[in-house]
Amino acid sequence: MKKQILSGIQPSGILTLGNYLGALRNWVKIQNDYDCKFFVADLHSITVDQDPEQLRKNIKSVIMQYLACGLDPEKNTIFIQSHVHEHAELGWILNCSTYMGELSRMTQFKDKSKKQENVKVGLFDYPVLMAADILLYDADFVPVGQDQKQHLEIARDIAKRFNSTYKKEIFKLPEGYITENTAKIMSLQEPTKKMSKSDENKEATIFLLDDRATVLKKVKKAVTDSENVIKYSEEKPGIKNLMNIYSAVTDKTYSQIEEEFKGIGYGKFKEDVASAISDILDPIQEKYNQMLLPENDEYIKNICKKGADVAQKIAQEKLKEVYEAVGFVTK
Ligand code: AQP
Repeated sequence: MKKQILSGIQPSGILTLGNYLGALRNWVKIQNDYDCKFFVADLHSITVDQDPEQLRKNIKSVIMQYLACGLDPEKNTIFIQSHVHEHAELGWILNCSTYMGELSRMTQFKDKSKKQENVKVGLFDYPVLMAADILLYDADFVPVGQDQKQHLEIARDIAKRFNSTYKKEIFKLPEGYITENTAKIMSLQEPTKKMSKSDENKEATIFLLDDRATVLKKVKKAVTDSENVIKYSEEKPGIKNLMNIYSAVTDKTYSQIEEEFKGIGYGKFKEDVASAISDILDPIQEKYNQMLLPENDEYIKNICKKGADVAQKIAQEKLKEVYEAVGFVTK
């Protein structure tokens, strides 16, 4: 039996180069070796304000971006989180096994709540829903970036506590799946901050659907320093980020990159980085544009429906076990 993998991305905008290099590209690599479930985390996305019409478009668009990046619907279960209502139901049960104190320590909550005027309970509760996502399917591994490690830890803590409270091994303890060379891509405008799809400054983010001219413009405007030397150093976060990106898209090492651009200024370096990014994005965009054709509407709907049916069957079983364990009665 193949090991179970589960992961998702929020439909809070067009996916970014960070989502691709940090998550999607690895999913494509592992899809043959594991039993994978990949979902669009729409329930998570409303933890901050979303425009309903835009959200509807984004959800469908993220599914198409998954496919355009190479996720094979025949090999993976691809679904939309809200189509499997057991995620929200288990989230509630797990809320009753989670302490306020442990949620208060989550750095993502601290960071994201700073940007909100009125912080939603859902944002605080985000890690519990994420725990429900993972624990519903007995996931063995969850591919996580550095930024999500803390959330995986809390999912494990919640699972352990639940199993021990109800004296039954109901939940499997998930492990992080850390792939080597998983790049953390930083904002082009503030290179000490993660590149994010919801960044208000659109110049800071490369989106998977940006055309060549837009990518070039954004990379050219990327914040660097005045040294004009291509060197991998913590003191040069802008250049370090561009080197990370260039390395991730070309598979060149940092020393190879330093050698390649020895004596060459930032202008030419940025042009080459932009061009290498677009070489990766071009085929993705070509597939995405094909998927936009109206005749593919049914195909995409069917993938989501089939995926949700498969996922729900498993989720229902797990939730039944949970309801029994906590003492609920059957209808
Ligand atoms: N900049 C990044 N570098 C590397 N990996 C990244 N990921 C996100 N940004 C980067 C990885 O993408 C997966 C899913 O991300 P998500 O969209 O569900 O949530 P997020 O991490 O909050 O991503 P964003 O783009 O920053 O979304 P918003 O702007 O809506 O908050 C994760 O595996 C993550 O590691």
